[in-house]
Amino acid sequence: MKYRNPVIPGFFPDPSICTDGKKFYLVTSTFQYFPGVALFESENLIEWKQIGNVLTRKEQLPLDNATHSAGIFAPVIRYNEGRFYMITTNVSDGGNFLVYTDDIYGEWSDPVWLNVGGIDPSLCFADGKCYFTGNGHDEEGYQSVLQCEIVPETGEMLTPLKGVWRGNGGRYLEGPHLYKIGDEYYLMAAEGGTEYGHMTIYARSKKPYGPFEGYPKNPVLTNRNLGGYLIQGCGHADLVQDKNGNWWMVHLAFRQTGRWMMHHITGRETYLMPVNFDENGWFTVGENGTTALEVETDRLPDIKQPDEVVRTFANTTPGVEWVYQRNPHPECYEWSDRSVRITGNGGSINDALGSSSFTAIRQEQMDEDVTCRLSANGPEAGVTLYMDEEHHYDVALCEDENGKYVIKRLCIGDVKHVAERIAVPADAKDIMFKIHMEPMLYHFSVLIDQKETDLGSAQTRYLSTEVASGFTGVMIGLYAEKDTQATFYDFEAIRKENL
Ligand code: 6LW
Repeated sequence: MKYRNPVIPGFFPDPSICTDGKKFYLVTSTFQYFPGVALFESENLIEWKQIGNVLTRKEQLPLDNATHSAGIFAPVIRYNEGRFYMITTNVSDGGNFLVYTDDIYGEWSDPVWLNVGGIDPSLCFADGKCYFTGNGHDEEGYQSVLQCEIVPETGEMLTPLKGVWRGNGGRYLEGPHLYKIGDEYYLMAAEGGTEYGHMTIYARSKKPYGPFEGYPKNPVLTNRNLGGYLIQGCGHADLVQDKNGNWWMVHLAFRQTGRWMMHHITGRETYLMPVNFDENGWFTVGENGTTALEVETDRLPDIKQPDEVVRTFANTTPGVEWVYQRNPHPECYEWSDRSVRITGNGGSINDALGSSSFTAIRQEQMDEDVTCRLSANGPEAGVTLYMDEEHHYDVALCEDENGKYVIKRLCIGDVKHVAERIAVPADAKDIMFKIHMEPMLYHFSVLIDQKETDLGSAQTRYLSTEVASGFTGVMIGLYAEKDTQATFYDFEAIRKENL
């Protein structure tokens, strides 16, 4: 059969995967958004369903200091003897911590804080021990994978932190994971930075603390040498074994908006590639260590991936697909199956901190059609394509002493430009915004009592990570500014699976 990558499109980076022997579970990083750490399940590695977010309480996820792309970095999920563990870093508050649960559909524990610096912590349960693996600097000041044994339920460190591998020489050695496979220990990590030079490397040893021998053909996976190729930035990866004994890798990568267009807007996404071990115990990934949009495999039954996915208020859930900026003010949102009523709280989508009245779902494909009706009273409420507080395109229903009007506003760094302004008749009953998304253009229009007015287009690239920087992707946000009350209904985002 053939399957299509990414298996989880849109801003779902730094994937980590585990299995309880029945299903696969996967987590991704979420930065300043709340709730945090997206959690997915799958029975076949191809079809993934988001079943929630791991960090649902402010005590687990204080985000008051989390500016855009800060907050939660790469998480790791592991399963051991009936219990799931998720370990991550809150780079804005408290550093490394873990939570655990015996019920994947239930609540997770309070955070167990770890007295270890650095980012990208990982766990490996083997030999009756729990190995902590992270990255930082070793005793001689070199970037290194660091390791020790811990008691995960208390965070107690049982052995001193030890530098075990300095990687392959690339910059930003990160995302390390230790595995015991057979009677050998494998250490896998990413290097090159989470950009166009990203790559996955590994080493192995007979002993958990090394000495580790690097795979002679490192990097085992990278698309950095593929020019004019849509998928770039392959790196940060994790391994899992299926019921049939086959190994798989999930890893992050991103898709350029065009073959020759070095911009990406949908963030770093989750890809799946088959892993093959040779008779000497080294493994390879994919074809020649690269990742493709379409992968042929005989390891999976025929699974039909849909050509189109429709997301509405009825089939999505607040706090699952719909997230908030930092720790939200719950009294500002009233959800029903058909609508969300949002009350402005004094904050603004232009703010770098705080939690303005805003809820968002990811732009997951480069081709999508988004529609949403709204009614509002007050200065401004609308739909925003939001990369960060300085890079967003808004269509909004506004009101001043002369009445109501619709605007399209483009915010690109220091340039903030109201590109369209259309008066809304006082007796208008029905306002609907429409956004047609293509890889390189967003096209906006408004329907006032079914009559459509073109609001023009805007280039996607100015919302891209290459322009805005950071680690997230474009979100489709619904917002209400100060002194505004708005009801959004009939939201629909039709995601067309690119290929
Ligand atoms: C993450 C690091 C990385 O912690 O980017 O791609 C950082 N890899 O491992 C943020 O996602």
